[in-house]
Amino acid sequence: MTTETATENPALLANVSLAERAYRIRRNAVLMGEVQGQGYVGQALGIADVLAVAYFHALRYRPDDPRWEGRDRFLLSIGHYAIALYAALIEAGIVPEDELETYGCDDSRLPMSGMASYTPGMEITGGSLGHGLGIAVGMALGLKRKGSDRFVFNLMSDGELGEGSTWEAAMGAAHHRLGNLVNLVDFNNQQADGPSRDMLSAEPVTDKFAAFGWHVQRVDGNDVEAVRAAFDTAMAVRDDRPRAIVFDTKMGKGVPFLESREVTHFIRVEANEWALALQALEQGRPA
Ligand SMILES: Cc1ncc(C[n+]2csc(CCOP(=O)(O)OP(=O)(O)O)c2C)c(N)n1
Ligand SMILES: [Mg+2]
Repeated sequence: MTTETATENPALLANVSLAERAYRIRRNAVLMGEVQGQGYVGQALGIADVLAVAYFHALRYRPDDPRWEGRDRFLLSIGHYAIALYAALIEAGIVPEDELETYGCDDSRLPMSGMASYTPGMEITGGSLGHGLGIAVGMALGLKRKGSDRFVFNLMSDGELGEGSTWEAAMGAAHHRLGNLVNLVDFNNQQADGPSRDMLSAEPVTDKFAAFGWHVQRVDGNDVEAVRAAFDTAMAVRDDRPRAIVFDTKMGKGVPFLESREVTHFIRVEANEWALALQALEQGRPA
C-alpha cells in the first residue's frame, strides 16, 4: 500500500487559492480556444471549478511522473472535454505551458479529442460517450484487489447519463462495493442538440444513483467551496458504497457573452472576442 499524502505534491503546497486555480484553468482554455478559433470552450469554463478542486485539493499525483503507481486516477470519459483537462494539466505542471499554442494542431500532444497515448496525465481515450464509468469500475476493482488506498475519479457529462453502459457500470460498482470510486457528473443541462431535459431527461438523477446503491450528492459546480466540501464528503464516506457527485454547472461560466449563448456545445468565437473573453475572466478574478 502506498503511503504518500496529498501534501507531498508541490503544487498543493503553493499558496494559491482554488478560485485562482479555477481562473487560470479558464484562462488556459480560452487561450487554447483562440488557437483554433472554436471548440468546446463552454464546457471547459463550466467545469473549471471542479477541475481546480480535483487537481489542487483532492488528487494525489506527481507532476513530473504522471504514471506514478501511487496516483489517484482521473478519467475523462468525455473526449470532447479534452480542452478542459489540458487546461488543468497545464496549471498542474503535468503539461508544459508553452504547448498550449499547439492545441489541435498537427503533431500536437493536445489533440481536440482526448487521446491517452498522446497526452501526459490523460488516462483514457474518450470520444465514444458512455465508456468512462465502465473503465473506472475496472480500474477501481483492480486497485481494491491490490490493496491500494487510491481513488478512481471519473468525469462524465449529463449526456452520458442517457447511455445504458453508464447504468450497467453503476450497477457493477455497487455490486463490487467500490468505495474507492468517485463519479463526477457535469450536469450542465446541455447536449449537442439542445437542453438535456428535452433530449432524454435523467431526472431525478440523485434518486437514480441512490437506487443503484451509491452515496450521492448534488451541489452547485460553480461554487468552489461547495465543490471542495463535496469532494471531502465523498472521500470520507465510511462505508464501501461508490460515490457520485452531480455538479450543476453553467456552460461558459465567467464569460457573460458565452454564458448567454443559445448554441453552446461547440462554439465559434469571432477573432476579436477572445480578448474580450479574457477581459471578462480577469474582471471576475479573485482579489
Ligand atoms: C456513443 C456516442 N454517441 C454520440 C456521440 C456524439 N456526441 C458527441 S458530444 C454529444 C453530446 C453529449 O452530451 P454532453 O456530453 O452532455 O454534451 P455537452 O454538455 O458537452 O454539450 C454527442 C451526442 C458520441 N460522441 N458518442
Ligand atoms: Mg452536457
